[in-house]
Amino acid sequence: MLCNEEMRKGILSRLKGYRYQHSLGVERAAVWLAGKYGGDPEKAAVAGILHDITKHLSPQEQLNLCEKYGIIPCTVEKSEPKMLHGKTAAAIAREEYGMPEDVCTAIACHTTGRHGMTLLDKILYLADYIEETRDFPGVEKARELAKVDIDRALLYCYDQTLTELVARGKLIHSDTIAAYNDMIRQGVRWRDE
Ligand code: DGI
Ligand code: FE
Ligand code: FE
Repeated sequence: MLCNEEMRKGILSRLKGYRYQHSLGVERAAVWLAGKYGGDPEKAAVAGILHDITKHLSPQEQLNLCEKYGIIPCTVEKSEPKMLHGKTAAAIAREEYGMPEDVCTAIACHTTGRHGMTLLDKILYLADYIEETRDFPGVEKARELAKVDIDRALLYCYDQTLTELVARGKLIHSDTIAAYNDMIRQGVRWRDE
């Protein structure tokens, strides 16, 4: 067993306020997606409760954890250190909770995605976007697509996220672009042609 009830309680006790509700929502959505698309529900669940375990930390605390765990921030992460919370959460998942590498990788890339995303990576990324407490524009469409095609749903999330980042004049992480390009090259489209 990856995570017994005591360990789950311990993890959840580190999450406060909205982040607690959100993480339970991601856990539930990830288990649902795993059931639907043939993923591992146990890995999906534990990735869900651990994915934002360091999100509350300040930019300086993110950088301190990077130093501690040998994570080297890229130029975009240096100017947006909060983006490092996936990588620092993955380090905690590995070092403090002994999680297997595929779970840690899914946690590490949950904010940007990456080239060659595994089913578990996709499940966590999408669950983070569509879980029940989310109510931003477009979430309903993402939920509808998630019921029929995980890749189309994922690409829709990227479409929304990239549009939003560009509108706000934000830097785009190279892994965000790599994930998007990978899907486009595979012929994924979310619109009905
Ligand atoms: O931690 P959560 O809020 O649950 O969700 P998340 O880990 O997906 O983080 C979402 C934030 O990450 C959101 O504010 C957009 C930002 N983000 C995602 N990809 C990129 C990005 N920000 C920049 N600057 N560049 C990216 O490529
Ligand atoms: Fe996150
Ligand atoms: Fe999250």
